[in-house]
Amino acid sequence: MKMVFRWYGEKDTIPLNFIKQIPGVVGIVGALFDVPVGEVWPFDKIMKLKQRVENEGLKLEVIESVNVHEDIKLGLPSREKYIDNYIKTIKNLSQAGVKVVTYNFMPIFDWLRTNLNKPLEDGSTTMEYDHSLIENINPNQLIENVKKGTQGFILPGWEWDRLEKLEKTFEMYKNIDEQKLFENLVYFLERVIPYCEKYDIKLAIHPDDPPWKIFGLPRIITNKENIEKMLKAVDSKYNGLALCMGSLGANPNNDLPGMVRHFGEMGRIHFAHVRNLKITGKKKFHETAHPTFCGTHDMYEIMKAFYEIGFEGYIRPDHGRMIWNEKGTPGYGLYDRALGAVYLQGLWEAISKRCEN
Ligand code: DNO
Repeated sequence: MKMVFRWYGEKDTIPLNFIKQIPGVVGIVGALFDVPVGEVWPFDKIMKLKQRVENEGLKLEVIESVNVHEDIKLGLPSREKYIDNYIKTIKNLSQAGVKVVTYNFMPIFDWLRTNLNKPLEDGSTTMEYDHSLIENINPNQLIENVKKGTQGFILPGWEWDRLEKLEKTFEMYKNIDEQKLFENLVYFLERVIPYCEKYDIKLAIHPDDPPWKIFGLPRIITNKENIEKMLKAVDSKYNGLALCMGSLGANPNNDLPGMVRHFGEMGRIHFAHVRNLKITGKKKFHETAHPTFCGTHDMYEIMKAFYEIGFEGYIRPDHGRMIWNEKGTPGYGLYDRALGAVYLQGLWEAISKRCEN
């Protein structure tokens, strides 16, 4: 496996050379944050980012994310233009040496939390999701709360301008159920995957976070069965996964090591987000530090599954708590994620030595 670390470009509070100092981290997971969703990522801008990253001795082989335009998810006629643009972006990224492109197919919202700054007993803060709060709030109110919670920092996947047109977008989703959304995903993949094959870019879908319906919107990448259905619908190894343990792990019925083994043996995991969380009630959880004893999931078993499938893809630590008075993008501070990166590599070393002897 190759350990990588998400970086938000020049607006990130974390300098690249700090990332370089985290033991074992070989590259960053990046994106162009100033290109509106649906437009082509210009080759020169990609190259500028790549050079910047490589000057610090790091690699840029994983992109998270090239977001999918809402018209593609809705299946509107205008999707053709956005799919063409997506293909052009794939080509440009490939020419810049990128290997994996992450995306998601969640309607309207990307990931969702109800509290971005929940205090924990040790004085750190973390992110929390409580579905009972979602049931009694309208989406606009929730967006306002989330915006306040970011304290002005970037929130990945949240495009505030787009969210301003919320009511209209909700209206458009009225007739889109799970089946229709799935068909729209397959339509997108059938067109894009042949180019991924041509340009040698692995496309990696990120599961829905949280893995259930919110505000009545359909969610289709939430468990082993629907992931398998999606992989089989366009049966190419270029149609793969950014397997996020945190997203899938919010549902206690998801067997995480089992999923790693299953999809790993199919050769379809290209990228993984490995983190822990604590389930505290029905559809209620908060994020924790990475180690097993801090949360619900057995990180040893998860990493062992990755080791046993001979995983050679990319892994990154994911949402961390805010510790040691750090201020920054919720979930994406330096300290707790750096601890996570080293912890995961510690598990990997121990597992590999045990297995070799
Ligand atoms: C949140 C992230 C997501 C993820 C996208 C992938 O922290 O895991 O925003 O990047 O869903 O497209």
